[in-house]
Amino acid sequence: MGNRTSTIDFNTRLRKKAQSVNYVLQRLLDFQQINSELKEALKYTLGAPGKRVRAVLVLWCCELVSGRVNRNAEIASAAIEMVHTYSLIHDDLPAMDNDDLRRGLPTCHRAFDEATAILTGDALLTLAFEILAKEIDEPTVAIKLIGQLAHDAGASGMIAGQMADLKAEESAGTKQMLEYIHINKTAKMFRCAAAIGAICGGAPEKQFDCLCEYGLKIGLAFQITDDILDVSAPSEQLGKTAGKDVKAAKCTYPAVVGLEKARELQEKLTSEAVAALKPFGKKADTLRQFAMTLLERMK
Ligand code: GRG
Repeated sequence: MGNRTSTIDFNTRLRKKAQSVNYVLQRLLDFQQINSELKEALKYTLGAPGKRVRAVLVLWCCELVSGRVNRNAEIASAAIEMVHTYSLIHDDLPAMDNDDLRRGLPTCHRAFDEATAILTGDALLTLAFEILAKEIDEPTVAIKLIGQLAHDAGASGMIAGQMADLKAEESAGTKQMLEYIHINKTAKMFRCAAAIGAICGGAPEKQFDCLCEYGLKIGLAFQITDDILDVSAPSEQLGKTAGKDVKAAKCTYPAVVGLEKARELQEKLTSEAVAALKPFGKKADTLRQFAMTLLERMK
């Protein structure tokens, strides 16, 4: 009972934090002078009920190292959510995963059209860097944040993972290939969230490294959970089309190592992530609970 109560309490905290990200996103968007059709598509995709887990991770990492969430962290959390949302819009396009459902709503190219979806993704990606350049109060911090986000979302991170993922559909997957895809496609964006939160909080190098390790491990576990949910949960629960990985012969953990091993690995990575927080002591309990909550997520 105690555990269940604390899980419910933690989910409420998580939702509140996600809500604070929504306010920042909305405010930033309201201030932009944008062509009305594009703005409609931006509001539609950013306003859809995403979990905001990367953005919340930014805020909690900043809070852990500095004792509070500052304005730089709020801006950086909005920036990573914009980049993440762009990646989902483009991932759903017919040339990629060709999906109709995202965050419980028709995908951007279904609600609008393909060209609008491409441009909305492009606009989110560029807006993320624009707000970092303009809104962060200290140029050296802005440069670090821009560099980190560009690296982890770019050709040495998420894009590389997506490219390998698409290519892997043509061949039998290996464990090595799988790890490469998942680390790059998904885990680096979680590492990035932890890293930029740490940068905003002014973390010393050792704390920065611990948080990066934590972020990478929960990110990898997150993608394994995603793979497992794809074969075990219905579309209505996920808010996106279930069972797509098998259909597209995707390189996933359940497909390559089996469901049981995938579950073991998911738990092992979460324990390792929690262990990486040891130097912070009890102060890192929020991040410990966050890792456990992601492990148990149902969507
Ligand atoms: C540049 C044309 C072009 C395409 C880029 C990089 C890319 C396409 C796609 C990224 C790959 C991708 C979508 C990885 C999946 C990561 C993942 C598990 C997404 C789901 O994240 P959640 O569950 O989603 O946090 P919500 O909706 O809650 O935000």
